[in-house]
Amino acid sequence: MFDAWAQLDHSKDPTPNEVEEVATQLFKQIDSDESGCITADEFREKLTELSLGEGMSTEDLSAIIQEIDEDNNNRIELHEFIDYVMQILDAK
Ligand SMILES: [Ca+2]
Repeated sequence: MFDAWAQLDHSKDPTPNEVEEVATQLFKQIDSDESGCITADEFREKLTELSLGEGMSTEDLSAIIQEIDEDNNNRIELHEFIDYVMQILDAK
């Protein structure tokens, strides 16, 4: 995914603003119909397209989506995506 990551300066931790900007760009890439939310299908398609879904089962992908989807409406909204990206970076 994450072409946008490459644009970040990895020698220092990105600021929350930078993370939000990158996450927003990514979100727009995945949200191919510009509906403002990512469906499970869009997410799966994008991961497959980027070869990130290789070796991942449908169950694996569903688990990731459920993890991101805080309100469990089966769609990933921008704020949920940003929260998730922030969590990933904090975990490092
Ligand atoms: Ca949601």
